[in-house]
Amino acid sequence: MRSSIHHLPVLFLSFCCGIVLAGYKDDIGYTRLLVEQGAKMPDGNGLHVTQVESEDATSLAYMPDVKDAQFTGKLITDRSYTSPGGLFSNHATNVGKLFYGTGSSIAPSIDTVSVYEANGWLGGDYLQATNSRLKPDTVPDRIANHSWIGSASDDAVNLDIVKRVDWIVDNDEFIKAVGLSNNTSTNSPLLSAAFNVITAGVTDGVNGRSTAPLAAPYVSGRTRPDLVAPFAYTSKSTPAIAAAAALLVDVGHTTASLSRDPVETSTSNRTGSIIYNAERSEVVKAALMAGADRVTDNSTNPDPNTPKDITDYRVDPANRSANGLDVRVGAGQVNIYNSFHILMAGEQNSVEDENASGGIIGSRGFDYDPFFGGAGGSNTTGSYTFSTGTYPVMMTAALAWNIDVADGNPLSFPGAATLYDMDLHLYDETAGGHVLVEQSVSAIDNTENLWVRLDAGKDYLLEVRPKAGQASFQWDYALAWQMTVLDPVDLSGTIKTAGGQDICALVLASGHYMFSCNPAGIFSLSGLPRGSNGAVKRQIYAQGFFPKIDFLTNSSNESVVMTPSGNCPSYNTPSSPGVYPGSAGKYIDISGTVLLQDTQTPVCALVLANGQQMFSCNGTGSYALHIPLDINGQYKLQVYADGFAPAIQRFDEFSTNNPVRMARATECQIP
Ligand SMILES: [Ca+2]
Ligand SMILES: [Ca+2]
Ligand SMILES: [Ca+2]
Ligand SMILES: [Ca+2]
Repeated sequence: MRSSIHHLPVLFLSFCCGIVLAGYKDDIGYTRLLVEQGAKMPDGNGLHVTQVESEDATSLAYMPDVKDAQFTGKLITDRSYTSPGGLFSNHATNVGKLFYGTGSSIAPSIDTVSVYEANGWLGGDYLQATNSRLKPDTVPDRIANHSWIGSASDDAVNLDIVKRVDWIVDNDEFIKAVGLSNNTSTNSPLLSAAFNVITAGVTDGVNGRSTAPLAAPYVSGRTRPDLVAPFAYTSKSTPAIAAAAALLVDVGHTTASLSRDPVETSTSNRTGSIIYNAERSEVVKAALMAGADRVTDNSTNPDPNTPKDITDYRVDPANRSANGLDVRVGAGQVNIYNSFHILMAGEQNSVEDENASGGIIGSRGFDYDPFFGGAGGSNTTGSYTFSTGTYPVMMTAALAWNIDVADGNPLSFPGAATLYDMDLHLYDETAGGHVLVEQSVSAIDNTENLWVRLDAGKDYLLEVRPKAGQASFQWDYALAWQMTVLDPVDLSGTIKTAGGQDICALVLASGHYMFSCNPAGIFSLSGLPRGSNGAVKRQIYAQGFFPKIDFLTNSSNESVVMTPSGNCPSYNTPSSPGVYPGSAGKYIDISGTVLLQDTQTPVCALVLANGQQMFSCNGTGSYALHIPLDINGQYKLQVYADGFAPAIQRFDEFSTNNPVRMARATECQIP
């Protein structure tokens, strides 16, 4: 039976290229996890999944090419029964490769796939939207991918659809990855206005933001995306995130011992499948969000056709969402290495739920509380305590819960939707104190998130509470966290051209610097303190090359390839220093101002001259140094700044006051 919404306009999300970026598995932590886990690596084996596709406008096909080598041995079934025989959709094939393809996916052993045409899925093939007598079908699938967007002309239909989707996620623990549009306007209602889904954007933040307004509690202004992945289009990021969810479901299902709640360690869905706490929809979403990278250094950067990095997470107050995320990229870039280890650290119960030994949490882990909110004798606070050690830590925490959609009476499915309002607070409890450090207190979202740098040697309390003023409720939540020790970072490596030639460059990080000139191309800086985002900003400058600037969260030994910049404009008067060997070794005072191009705008820069250095970062761009002259009675004034071409000039003792005018790196020609 087909419902009346059969012709709802749905669009598949665009793809740029059929080629899968080789580096994405490295950038989302998959390669690192594979190397670490070897034969124990989860792969999605045995999982049943759903792929919903919009039909191709010309061929009307929505099936992936089942003969593609990446799908060999997989059972891929057309559940809408109308895809033209012998034809296939390129879009569906490319989504399938990233979701379950043997070569391209991070969940390569998913072997049972149900494919639906989007309108059919919304209607009689699965969701039964607008048919108040029917619930969505009962299927064994655990993860669905939706690389399409849409909207019914009637918001009542949109509301019915998103409530059904939310009911399915919560009732059947059927996880849904939902793509957003490929521009930054407000999202279409379908399916991103649903609460319990995982909405997927892209790392450069060029994706739909926020929610379309439907009837409360499905209000506008809720944070979307939840997560991003390093692709240029959401059609690719969505199946990559769906595959990451599949890996976590695999882990949570296979390792029952991870689920350790004293009251309830599993549930079952309508097909009778056992769902352990570690593979529940809320736990998987929280683990993905807590594990996501708020700072990235992607291998796929800086090719202009591939994604950019996250380097300014929540820096601008305008980008800070009420639920602790960045409105552009949500929780940041999916990192399956982190999320896997959050899950593998196991369930760690609140002190209220397990007061004999509960409440003290490790550096990673999760909790699922099946009964919370004050009603039915449940606890109204979930308390978790921990202490920091020798070094500061970067703490990431995600609280996720589902909106409650009632079944309704037998002839009016779905019933009312209720969003319980939970909040997440972090207190410094050192020496008996109780000082709020950070909190996430959105009134309209169903996740709360923290990303905060914590001091060394302190005691902390992480607390889940319902927001005051609500009637007590009985509901469930998942909390996931990770604490990364901010020990000093050691950076080393080589700096070369694409052709393998060593480059003499300035390497600057955390106020320390060196030249990779002796021997050429080699650099090493150790004991570097981290910035407020937990990362070290490593800047490399060489004349004739574009500056290379990255945020690094771990010690590393890198091979850095510099891109030639060609000619950069010069805003400085050419200098013509005289040769005065008699002045060699004499000390002089030099000074000046570092300025943007030919303006009076100051630039924060590293200023070096004959072994002395300082930063011109006091707001005026000014510098002043006491320096020795070299054997020719000259000095070499070198100025380096983030985003600018290096400015390197020679002067003699008769030119001691020099403005330095900086050309932007973007002004330099690509040769
Ligand atoms: Ca639940
Ligand atoms: Ca628990
Ligand atoms: Ca409880
Ligand atoms: Ca809240």
